[in-house]
Amino acid sequence: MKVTSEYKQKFIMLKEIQDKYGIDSTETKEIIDGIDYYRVNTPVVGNFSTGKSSMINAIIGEHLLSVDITPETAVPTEIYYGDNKVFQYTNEGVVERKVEELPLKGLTIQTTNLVKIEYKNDFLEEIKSVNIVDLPGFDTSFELHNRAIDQYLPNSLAYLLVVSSDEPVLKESISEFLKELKVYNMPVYVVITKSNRLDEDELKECKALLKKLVGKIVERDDVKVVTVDSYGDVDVEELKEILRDIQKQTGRIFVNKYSKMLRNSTRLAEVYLEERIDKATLSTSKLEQEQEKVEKKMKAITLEIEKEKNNFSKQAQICINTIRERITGDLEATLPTISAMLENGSDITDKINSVVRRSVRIGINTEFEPKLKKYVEHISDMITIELPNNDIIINNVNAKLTDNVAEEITKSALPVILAGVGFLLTPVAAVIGGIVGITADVIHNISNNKKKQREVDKAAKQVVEEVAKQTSISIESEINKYIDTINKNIEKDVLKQKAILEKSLSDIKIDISIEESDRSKDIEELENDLEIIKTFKNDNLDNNIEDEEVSLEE
Ligand SMILES: Nc1nc2c(ncn2[C@@H]2O[C@H](COP(=O)(O)OP(=O)(O)OP(=O)(O)O)[C@@H](O)[C@H]2O)c(=O)[nH]1
Ligand SMILES: [Mg+2]
Repeated sequence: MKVTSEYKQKFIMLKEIQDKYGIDSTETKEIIDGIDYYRVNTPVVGNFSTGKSSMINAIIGEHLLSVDITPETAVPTEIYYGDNKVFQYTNEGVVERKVEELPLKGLTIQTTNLVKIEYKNDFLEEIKSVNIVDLPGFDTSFELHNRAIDQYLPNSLAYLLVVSSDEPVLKESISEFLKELKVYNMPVYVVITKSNRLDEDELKECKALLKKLVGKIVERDDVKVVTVDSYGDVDVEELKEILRDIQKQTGRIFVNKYSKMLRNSTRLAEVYLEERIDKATLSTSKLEQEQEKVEKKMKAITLEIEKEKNNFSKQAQICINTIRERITGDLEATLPTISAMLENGSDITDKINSVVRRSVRIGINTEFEPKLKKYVEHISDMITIELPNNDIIINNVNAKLTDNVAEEITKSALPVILAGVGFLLTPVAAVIGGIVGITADVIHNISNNKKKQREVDKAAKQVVEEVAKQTSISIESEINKYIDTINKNIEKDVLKQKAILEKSLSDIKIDISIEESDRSKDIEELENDLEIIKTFKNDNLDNNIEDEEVSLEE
């Protein structure tokens, strides 16, 4: 079964029905236009120089990505099957580059945000629904750790964690990262590079060790670990198998996403048709009464929603305060570690980033999400709410298909808020850097140990206070921003539903002014169309499809 064409067809049918009755079909058209470009991400993460770019070059069989022993990949680079085009997303806009210019050298994240490479290649064609994302090494900047999750997780199917056989360890930034993936149940494959540097037994040992280390963090004993050699006797077969396996699952993720979108898109047309069929035989005066009823009902709903909204807003403020206290407490608890790290000159930004993210994550999970869920549930008892934005909904591979909008909205809160907090924390890194630099100078010039210790403790305290302050501000603004988006969506939905009810009644009024003989045919048509819409609505609700049963377009 080719799901892309199947779904495209369904959306086209829906658009025809919407157009026939004058229901807005702009969004449906956008979905139809985008369907052929659907891809799932496979982000490649790991510390710098572990061989991420080399292994991607090796599977393609060409030197497309820049490789070096020093930190080399500076900008996230997406690679997928296509028509030999390269796009460089700079601060000034998109610049098209030529494939002949690859590998691009000397890019910096300050001026280029992203590079996309569409490349014609047999293997990429085999995995054509997969978007491989080559990321800079994690240890080069903590923002990348955040971006790898915030930006790519929502549409990813699995992550590839790359570890070099020279150094089969998981640094704190990586283990924190894995813990976050675990929260979303996101699968991770481990790839050990530079396999030629170990003999067979050592390699076996290395594989077992990483399986154990990663398995412990993600709480699974079936973590898949493969080895690659990107140079010399190039051997990337096992990695290719993983990617083929991911390709097989893209159909399932596609269905998960598009069946939800289809249900979402059919809502208004369904309300419209049901209303028209239901009220078709009413007289003009009865219809006018119905119109008044709609007016009244929607007013009452608006009032009720306003009440819920105010109530929730108060609760959210309490949540924000609790989360702030949690962050401050967690940061203060790491003071001794920060002091120790400052004293021996290690980089503390990663540590601080991990603490803040973990704290925010747990805070949102335990404080904010339950309240948000209740709020949305109350509202959806009154009106049907549309999902805020299809892109931010987690395509969780292991999650069951759910038709519960409240749950979907709740699930999307964490990544959206975390992404915002992470973004706003970027300037804090500079502040930390400043304090650390000054401290290093100061302690360098002090010989008295006690005095040195005092200086270090003072700096640690300063860092923690500054981060706590900034995080407090950003968490409040991000949560409020999220609530604002949800509320705007709710308002929009109330208006949309009011408009569609009004439209159906006024359309009936127009209809009954037409000759009866023309009308009866219309009812049948309405019923037929409703029937079609209903099959879309129930589309795949209880789906349990196997990988083999769905594939994207050949
Ligand atoms: N022997 C051997 N060397 C490798 C292999 N893969 C990578 N290297 C070497 O390791 C160094 C780093 O490789 P890259 O591919 O740039 O590593 P990366 O993970 O993309 O690094 P960043 O982009 O800096 O994060 C280079 O000098 C490569 O030549 C491998 O399979 N075998
Ligand atoms: Mg690289």
